[in-house]
Amino acid sequence: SSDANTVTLLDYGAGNVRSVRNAIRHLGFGIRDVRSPEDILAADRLVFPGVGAFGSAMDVLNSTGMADALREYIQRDRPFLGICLGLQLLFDSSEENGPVSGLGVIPGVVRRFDSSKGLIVPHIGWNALEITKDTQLLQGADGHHVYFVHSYHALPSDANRDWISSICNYGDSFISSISMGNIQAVQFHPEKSGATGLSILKNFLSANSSGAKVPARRKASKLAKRVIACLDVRSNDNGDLVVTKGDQYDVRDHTSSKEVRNLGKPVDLASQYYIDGADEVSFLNITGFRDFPLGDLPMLEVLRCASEKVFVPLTVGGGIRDFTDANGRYYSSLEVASEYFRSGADKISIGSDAVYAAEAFLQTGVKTGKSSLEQISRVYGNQAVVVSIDPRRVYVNSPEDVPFKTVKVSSKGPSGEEYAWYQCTVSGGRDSRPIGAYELAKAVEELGAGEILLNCIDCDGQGCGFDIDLVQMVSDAVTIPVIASSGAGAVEHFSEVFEKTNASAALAAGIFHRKEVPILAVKEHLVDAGVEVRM
Ligand code: 1PR
Repeated sequence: SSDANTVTLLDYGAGNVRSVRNAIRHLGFGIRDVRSPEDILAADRLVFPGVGAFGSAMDVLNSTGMADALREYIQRDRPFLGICLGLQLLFDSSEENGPVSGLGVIPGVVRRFDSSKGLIVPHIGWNALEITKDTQLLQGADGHHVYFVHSYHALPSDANRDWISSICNYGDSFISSISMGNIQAVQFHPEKSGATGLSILKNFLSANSSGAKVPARRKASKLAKRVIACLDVRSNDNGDLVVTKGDQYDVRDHTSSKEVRNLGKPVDLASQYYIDGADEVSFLNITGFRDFPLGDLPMLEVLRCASEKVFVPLTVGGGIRDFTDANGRYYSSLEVASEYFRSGADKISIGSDAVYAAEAFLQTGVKTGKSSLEQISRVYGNQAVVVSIDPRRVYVNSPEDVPFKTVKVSSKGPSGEEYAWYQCTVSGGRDSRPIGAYELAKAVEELGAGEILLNCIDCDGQGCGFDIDLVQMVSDAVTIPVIASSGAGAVEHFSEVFEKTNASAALAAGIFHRKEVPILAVKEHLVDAGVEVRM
């Protein structure tokens, strides 16, 4: 087993490590999978991408004998790279599902970020590191942002100080990487950190002991605001899967042909946006409520191909719900989501089904644990579950007129109304439901959503800016990240939404598809406006 271009991967089957595989292959390396503890000990170079929850990961590692093999491999100072949970598992214990004992290689504990003081948890997004130790691994990372997604973090202490190679700040200082001899681990995701992440991974894969080391230091950055490119995907009338874009959710041309607008091919556009500097790419299968998603092979193929070229997070939504097909076979939403994760999605997004789940929860006050949202979040973690809200503005004269949270609007309604509530819809805006965006957001946070994608039907495709009233109301109501969506028409709209609201990210579609505003122009404008972004 001495092929210098082959790396051993420890995938214990708890989730999607496709992105790590894709990144390793992209860098020109082959992969050998661990099947037994002996494979660990025989490895020349081992990558350990931790996925899932701490407790279940330790259960698997202990019961298969891999925990002991890992300890021994590390004890022998063999080349090791842990990623995310693969860093946390090295510590003594974690609060997650616990306390649960870890591998006990590094002294210290893993704790949850404290959202009680309004800190947004999970910590999702891009930070630059404070490098505290000379390492070859982080060469090229100095001053560059890398991508994190986690709710738990390893705490620095006197006992583990020697291990730490970088720290980062989010609410508290936490350990973003460790390095000791040949043992390396990172809390961020190099496989999802764009060119910077790929170069870190390459530093590990092609490491030799004479390699140059990055000199320490540079201040850790604040969490960067994210700019997300969104691709609304559906079949056109010829049956081709196309990226389309609507006006207030109407995606058909206003000419007599009434064709579904075609703005390009999903994989081509996604790859372009990655190269252009998008911090994330989202695919929404906008007719998913009609089609049977597991039969929707083109969308899975889109993900498979996109994840080979796009090394930032990918989200996919549309049609995630329990389903009985024409032959009477039942598929759970969890199976549907798993298929998406296996195909390369980092997060899935639920629209209609989350509205029904929230309505039921608010009516009964009971969490059944059976909704798609709860099930997927329990298995894959809430950081992997986005809820997409499609609300429509409804003006009222007074907050007392409706049993939903209203806002005093910045510009009055058509009959001089001073207030509005935001009514949720399902099936791509086709049906309105008796629940507001505010109520929905709070309910889905409770049910396990890790992030909210906040659209606005009134603003979609209009290019007049985000609905600041709506984004402010929702981003103040929850402690999970909110992605502002719908209405971006100019770079100023991005700085406006970040200056006036608590949004963690801003998403746009039309301006990028029509090449009116490049992603780079958005980023440069945000830098000028003093907003932290990844360049
Ligand atoms: O209900 O779980 O099957 O999910 C369906 C998903 O498809 C939801 O996330 C829903 O938002 C989305 N969707 C359904 N119909 C449409 C449509 O446009 N007819 N698209 C649709 C949602 C909104 C954004 C858009 C932004 C930015 N499109 O995705 O990209 O508004 O646009 P802009 O920058 O051009 O203004 P389910």
